[in-house]
Amino acid sequence: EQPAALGEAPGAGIQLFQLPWTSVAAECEQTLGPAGFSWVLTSPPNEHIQGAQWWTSYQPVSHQIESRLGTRAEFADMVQRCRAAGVDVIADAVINHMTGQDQPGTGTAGSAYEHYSYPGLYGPEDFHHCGLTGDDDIQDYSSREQVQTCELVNLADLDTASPQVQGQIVAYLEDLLSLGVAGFRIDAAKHMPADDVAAIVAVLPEGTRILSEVIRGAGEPIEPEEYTAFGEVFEFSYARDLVQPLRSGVWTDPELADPRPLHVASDAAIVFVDNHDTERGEAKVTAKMPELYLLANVLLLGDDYGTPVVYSGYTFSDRDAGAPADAEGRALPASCAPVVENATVPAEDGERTCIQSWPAIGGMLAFREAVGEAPRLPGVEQGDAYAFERDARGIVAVNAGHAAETVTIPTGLPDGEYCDVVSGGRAALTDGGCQGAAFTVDGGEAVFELDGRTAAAIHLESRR
Ligand code: ARE
Ligand code: CA
Repeated sequence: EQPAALGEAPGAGIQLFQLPWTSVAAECEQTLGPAGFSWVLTSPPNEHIQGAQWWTSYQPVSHQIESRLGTRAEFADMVQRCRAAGVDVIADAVINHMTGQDQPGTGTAGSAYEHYSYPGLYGPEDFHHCGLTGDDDIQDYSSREQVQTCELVNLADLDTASPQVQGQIVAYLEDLLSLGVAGFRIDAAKHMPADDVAAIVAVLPEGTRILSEVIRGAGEPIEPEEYTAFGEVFEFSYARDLVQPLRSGVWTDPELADPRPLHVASDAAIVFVDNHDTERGEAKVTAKMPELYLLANVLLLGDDYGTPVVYSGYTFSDRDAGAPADAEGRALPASCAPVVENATVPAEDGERTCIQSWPAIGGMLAFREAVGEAPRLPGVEQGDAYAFERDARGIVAVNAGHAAETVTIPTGLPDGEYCDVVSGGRAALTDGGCQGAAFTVDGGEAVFELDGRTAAAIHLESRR
């Protein structure tokens, strides 16, 4: 007998960091659509300062959609091709500031700019000059006024309360919507009063997704909760908690705390293992350690909290290094397909990490479809291994230790042999056989014998 039908799990997304539009389009068709991703977050599409560093993308000089990642026509084509592949596009919207360059220059579309002057768009009167710190830079994150009216690393801070500024920002976002994007990551949302963001968002069509970047910081007055009235927020607490047991082998069951402390409500939370900032900063588990990274992503996608976004960038040794580019500074196309195995060694310097092609990721997206909204039940810990069930629909098991471990978990899944989607992928069960490992449920118990630093997941529809 089948358990009662449940609602769908929130559709998972993927951040394709600094990947040019033509490559994102191909990735939607070849990998993201087939794997089961619902949306892709791109790097900022705005015209920006020239330079080889990735972060030039975060220094707009106009709202033209012409960047090192591609032209307006290429962006529009990408959005259409991704949508046709079942993948919505979320654009990274840099609207808190313009470039921080003190010297005049020319942007990636040829626009001339000076600090605080962007012809036809913004002039000096459109910017904050906070006067609270020596150089007008934010120095103290415990001061709301500094954080929202001073400059984030010298970036010219727009007066987002001004109707003229709001009008230009809305025009930019509407332009992107006219090309078919489903919504926006709001970069540096913490640095704009929530009321200002709310006023901008209020003008946009209903259903536009708004994902605010508000990094939760201990003791800071500006909290992600302020930004949930008009959209979702990236919940940085989640990643911090997620990877702790992978490094310590000590498991704390998040289901024992409801609501989770220092987490926004599940339906407002965008959750992740890492992003382009944290992989260069606070993240303790990244693609540089692929085995633990796989475990972290299996836990992320297997959870019932929040809307997950997987991260896909490139390996780097220099924090500032941009993705490989041609002589004119345009990012080079890159492709991930075909990959047949989950990675166990990191990509070479400058190479894409391509996690979206790992069988485990498609397998976990299939897991999410099979378990829907089934709640996560309290887990079972065995040494460095840990397993939890999504109520009678699926089980996730991980072993963070180096030695093999067996974890046994009571389950409501029917007896039988199940194909593991972490090693077997989305099509783990094919023609009645398992592409990867198999695990048995017998007498209301599932037994997972796991090698060191491996994970497994089974679900109702992966039963042989
Ligand atoms: C670069 C240079 C700077 C230079 C500047 C202007 O590195 O030296 O002054 O250019 O010329 C990215 C890069 C920056 C880069 C910037 C502009 O990371 O290095 O500066 O682009 O090119 C805070 C914000 C948060 C922000 C992080 C980085 O709150 O919004 O800092 N994250 C977003 C993006 C970044 C991007 C920007 C914003 C700017 O994701 O990639 O910067 O558009 C505590 C606080 C956090 C704080 C964090 C770090 O955790 O709680 O709020 O995050 O510290 O300070
Ligand atoms: Ca600001």
